[in-house]
Amino acid sequence: MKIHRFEKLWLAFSLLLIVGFIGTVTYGAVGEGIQMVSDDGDEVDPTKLDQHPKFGDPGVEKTGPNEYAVYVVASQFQYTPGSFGNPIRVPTDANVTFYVTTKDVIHGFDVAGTNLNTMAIPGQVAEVTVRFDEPGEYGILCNEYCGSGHHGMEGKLVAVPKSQYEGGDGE
Ligand SMILES: [Cu+2]
Repeated sequence: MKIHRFEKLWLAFSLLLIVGFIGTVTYGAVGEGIQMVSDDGDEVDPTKLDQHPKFGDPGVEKTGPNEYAVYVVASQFQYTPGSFGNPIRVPTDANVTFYVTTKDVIHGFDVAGTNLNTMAIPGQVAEVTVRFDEPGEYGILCNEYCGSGHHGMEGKLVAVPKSQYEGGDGE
């Protein structure tokens, strides 16, 4: 059977495209800095979060010279801290590790305009480390349908210039 030269060319090109697509999907799934919330992280009892040493009184704490930890509890339909005029305040140009969990159902923790986006799963602690290069206010929103108030579940994160943070009222 004779296959026309152009037919062969297009066949080769289509195969290359398919390999390329598989490549980009694979990179998007397991590439640099992209992780699933896994069960090898910390586990907590979602019904006893208020007795947990960190999640009992969640918030920002300094853990090193330029390192901060932020504990966040999501629940129907708020972030603590984050919602209701209680924004999460973090400094710019520091390593900020978020530990996010939930006391009821699955929620999302998506900081709009950044690549900070994780699921909050009951019983598990999602851990994400980020740096904020730009000071500013960022909205936090829930991107997992979590019940009747899901559409109103939001919060705020404020990245404060590093120089103002240390001397300011940052915790
Ligand atoms: Cu939600």
